[in-house]
Amino acid sequence: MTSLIPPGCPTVLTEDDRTGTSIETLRRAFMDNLFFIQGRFPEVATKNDYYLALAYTVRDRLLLRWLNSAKTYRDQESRTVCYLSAEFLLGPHLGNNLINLGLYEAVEEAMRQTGLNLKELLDQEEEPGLGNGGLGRLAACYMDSLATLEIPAIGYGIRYEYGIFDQEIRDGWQVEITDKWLRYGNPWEIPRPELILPVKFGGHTYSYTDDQGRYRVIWEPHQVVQGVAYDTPILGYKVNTANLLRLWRAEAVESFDFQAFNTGDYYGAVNQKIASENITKVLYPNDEQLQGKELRLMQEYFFCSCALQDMIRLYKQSGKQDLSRFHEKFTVQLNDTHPAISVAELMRLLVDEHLMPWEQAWDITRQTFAYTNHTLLPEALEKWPLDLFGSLLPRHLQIIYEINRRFLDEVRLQYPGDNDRLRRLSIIDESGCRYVRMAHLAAVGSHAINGVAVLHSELLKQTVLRDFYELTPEKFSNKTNGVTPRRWMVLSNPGLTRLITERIGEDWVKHLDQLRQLEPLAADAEFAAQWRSVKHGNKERLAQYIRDRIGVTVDPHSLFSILVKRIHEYKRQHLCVLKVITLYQMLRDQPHLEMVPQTFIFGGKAAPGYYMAKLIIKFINSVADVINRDPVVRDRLRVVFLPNYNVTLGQRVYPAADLSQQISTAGYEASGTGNMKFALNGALTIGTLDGANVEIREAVGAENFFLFGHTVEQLQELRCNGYRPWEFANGHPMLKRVLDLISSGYFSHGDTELFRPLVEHLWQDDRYCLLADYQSYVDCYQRVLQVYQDQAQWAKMSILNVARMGKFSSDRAIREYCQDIWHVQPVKIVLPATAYMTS
Ligand code: GPV
Repeated sequence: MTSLIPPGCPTVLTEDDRTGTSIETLRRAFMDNLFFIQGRFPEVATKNDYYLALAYTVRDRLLLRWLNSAKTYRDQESRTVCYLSAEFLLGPHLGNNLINLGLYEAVEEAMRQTGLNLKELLDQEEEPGLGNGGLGRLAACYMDSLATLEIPAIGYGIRYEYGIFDQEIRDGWQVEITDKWLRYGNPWEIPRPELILPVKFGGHTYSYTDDQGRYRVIWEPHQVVQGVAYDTPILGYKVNTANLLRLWRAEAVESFDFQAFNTGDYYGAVNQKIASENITKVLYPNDEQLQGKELRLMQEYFFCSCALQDMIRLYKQSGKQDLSRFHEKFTVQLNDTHPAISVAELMRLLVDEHLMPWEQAWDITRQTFAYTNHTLLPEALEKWPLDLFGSLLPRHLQIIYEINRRFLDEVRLQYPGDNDRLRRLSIIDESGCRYVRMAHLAAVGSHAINGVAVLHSELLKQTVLRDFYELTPEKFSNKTNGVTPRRWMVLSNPGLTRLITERIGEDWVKHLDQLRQLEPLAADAEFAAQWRSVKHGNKERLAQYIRDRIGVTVDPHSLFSILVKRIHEYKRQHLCVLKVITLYQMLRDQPHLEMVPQTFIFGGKAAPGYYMAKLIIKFINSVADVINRDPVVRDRLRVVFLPNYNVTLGQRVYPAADLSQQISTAGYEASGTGNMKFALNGALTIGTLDGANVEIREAVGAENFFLFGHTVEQLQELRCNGYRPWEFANGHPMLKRVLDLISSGYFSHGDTELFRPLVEHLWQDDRYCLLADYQSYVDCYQRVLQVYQDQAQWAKMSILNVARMGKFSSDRAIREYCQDIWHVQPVKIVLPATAYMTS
C-alpha cells in the first residue's frame, strides 16, 4: 500500500472508509460514494457524478475534524470570534480542502489509478459566488486564516440562492446571466432544517408596565419569516481545526397562510410564502454603490437577527442563563456597515426579550462589537430613509433614537454648545431628507474601529469618521488587509510553490515572513532561470485559456500586463485603455517601431445599473477589436477582455502576470487585495500611492515598484485650485490625439456618439483625475518596458517582490485582530483514536 501523505499531516489512527487517507482507502471510499450517494456505476457516471463522489469523500475527512472542533469548543467553553458579513466569496472548495488536508497528491494519484484526472474534476465545481469583490473575498481569506491559526470562529452570512451573476460579453457589452450555483446540489453544506429562528418585520410596537414595575415594549410584527441554517466547514491548513460558516436561508413560517387559505385566498397565501423566500433569493450585485432598496435592508436585518439569536442559543447551551457575560463568550466583527443593524438588534434582544436593564445591555453591546470600515466613497456609505427604516423595523428605530439621545447627551458634556458637532455626529442625518447613518450606528456601538490599510485608516480619521476620532481616539486602529497564501499560492501556483519549497522548505505556507529567505537567491542566475520558466509556463496556460475562450492568440513571450477587479470609475480601467491607445497611436505613426511586445488583459464585472462601468467594458472590447485586427500592429500589441472574472479565473490570472496594474486615484481604494495576490505571485506593480500599494511599495522597496501619479495631498491641492482637466488634455498633444481618436468614432465603426459620455466626462469633470495622471502613467510605463528588456533584472525584482511580501498574509492580519481587538487564544484540536469520538 503506497502512501503519499506528507509528513506532519494529521491522520486518524484507524483506516476506515470515511476518515482514512491512504490511496487505497481513498479509492475505495470514492467508489463507495459513487455507488451509494450518486447511485451510479462507472459506465454511466458523468463527470459531475465523479466530482460529487470525490467531494463527498473529502467532506467525510472534513467532518471528522469539524465535529471534533465543535465538541472541543463546547467542552472548553472557548471564546469565539463571530465574523458577520453579507458576503463570503469563497471560491471552489475541493482543491482548497485537498491542500489544507494535505491530501492533494494522494487524491490525485487515487484518481489516476481510477482512470480519472483530478484537474478535470476540480473544473466541475461551480464556485459559490456569494460576494461582489474584495470585501467578500477578504471574509473568505479571514475564515481560512482563523482556522489555520486554530482560533474558534463562526462566519455568519446569507445563503443566497443566486450569487453574483455570470457575465457574458455580447457585441462587446456585458450581459448578466443568473448564477444558478445550487443547480447540481452543494456537497459542502449541511442543511440544518431543525435549526430555525424567527425573524420579524414591520408592524408596530406598544409599551406597558409589567407587574414588577418594569417598562416593557412589545413588537407586533406584520410579517414573520424563518431563518434556516446551512453549515459549511472551513478547514485550516494542516491542522485539525475546522470552523463553522453558518449561512441563513429565509423561509415562510408555514408553507401556507392557513387563514387566508381557508377563506379562499389561495394566491394570497402562496404569495406570502414567496415574499418570505425572496429575502435570500439573490445577492445585490452592487459593489460600493448603495441601492437603498427595502429588500436589501431586510437581508441585512434577517441574517444579523439569526446570527445574534444563534449566539444567544449557543451561550445558553453551555448552561448559563443570564446573559451578563455574553461579551466574554463572543466577540463580533462587523464587516463594513452591512451588519451594523446588529447593534440595535442585540440591544432589542437583551432589553426586550431578556429583560436586561438598558445600561447593562449597552455595556455588553459595546464590548461585543467591533467595526471595520472598507470605503471612503460617499456613495457607498449606507444610509436608510427614516420612513423606510421605521416601517420595516419600528422597534429598532426607537432603540436607535434612545442610543442616539444618550450618546448626544455625552457629547454635549464634552463639547457644550457645539451644536454643529452634534449634528455631524448624530446617528440620524437631519439635513434634508432624514436618514439613519449606519456607519455612525456601528461606530457608537463598537469598542474598536479600524480601516484596512495605513493610508485608509488615516484618511478615515481625517474625513468620514473625523468627529468620532476626536471623541474617542483610543477606539481607532489600522488592520492592513491580507490574503491567504494557501489559495493564492499553493493551490493556484503549484510551480512557484514547488520551486520555493525546494529552496527554503515548506514553513513559509504558514509563516509567510519566511519568504525572506529567498532574498539571497535573487542574485542566483540558475534560480532566476527556474523562476522565469515557472512564470512562462503559467503564461502559456493562460494564453491557451484565452485562445480557447475568446479565440484571440496572445504570445506568452510578450509582457502580460493585467488589470482585473470590479469595474469602477475610481479604479480607472479607462486610464489603462488611454495608455493602450497611446501605444497603438505610436505604432500607427511609426509602423517599424521596435517595441516590447505587450498583452493587456482586463477582466471584471460592472454593477448592472452602473451605466459608466458598462460603457467602460464596451470601450475595452471595442478598442481590443480594432487593435487585434489591425495588421500594422503585428504581434506587438494585444488587448483581451476576459469574460466572467471570478475567484476561479483569478487563480489562473495572478500566477501568469508580469505586471500588476493598481492605478486607482489616490485616496479612493481603501486597500485592494488583488495587488497583494499579484505581487505574491511574482508580478511587479505599476501603481499609485493608494490603499495598500503604499505598504507594498515600502515592503518590496521603492526600486522594485513602478510608482506614478498624484498623491492624495497633491490631488487635494489640484482640486483646491480648481481642477481644469481640459488644460491637461490641451497641454499634451498625445493625450489630445488619443481623446480625439476616440471621439472620431474610430473604435465605434464611425459612431461618434457611443463613447461621447466617456470622453466628455473626462474632458469636463474628470472626477477621478485620469487626465492629471496620464503623463506620469505613460512615462512610468516607459520605465517598465526598459526594465522588461533586461530579463535578468526583471527576474531579480520579481524574486525580491515575493521575498518581501510576507506581511500581506491574512494570517498576519488575523493575528493583529486577535491581539488588539478580539483578545482570543488558539485552541488545539486533537483527533480521537476512532472516528466517532467515543474514546
Ligand atoms: I464598502 N470593498 C468592496 O469590495 N465592496 C464594498 O462594498 C466595500 C469595499 C473593498 C474595497 O474597495 C477594497 O479597497 C478593499 O481591499 C476590500 O473591500 C477589502 O477591505
